[in-house]
Amino acid sequence: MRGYRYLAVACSLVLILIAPAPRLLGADVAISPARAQVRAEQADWAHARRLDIILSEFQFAPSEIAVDVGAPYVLRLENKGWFRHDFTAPAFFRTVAFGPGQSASEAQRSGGSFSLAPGEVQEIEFVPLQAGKYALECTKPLHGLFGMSGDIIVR
Ligand SMILES: [Cu+2]
Repeated sequence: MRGYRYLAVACSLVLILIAPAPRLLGADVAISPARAQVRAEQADWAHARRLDIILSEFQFAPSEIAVDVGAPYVLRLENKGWFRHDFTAPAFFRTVAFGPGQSASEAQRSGGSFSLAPGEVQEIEFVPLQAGKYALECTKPLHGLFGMSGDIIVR
């Protein structure tokens, strides 16, 4: 009898530990490539919304970026600083469908990071697929600490 009681307690503990996991991981769940591909092909890129972000020492301007699930965006990054900076948001880029450009392969190669030399401009076409709040930062040494970080909010 005692064994059953231990078993019941053990099962309860397992359920308590497992149950909240999907919700906690919600912002970081990867979208299936097939689903992302379909969303990218259906998107109306000619009417994509434009987001302009300036990178410099040591900030993103603006540092809070809000986007809507399902809408196509062109994210235009421009490095107006003296140093190389990057736009790094791996959890966010795992949940988007990329447009027809080179951004998808670049994001995959770099783990969700776009690196810009001084004066460089890059455009990234994407459709957000999953609501959540995602961290953005520049991963160059100390840049995040100096304030080069932000949030991407997907509504
Ligand atoms: Cu930087």
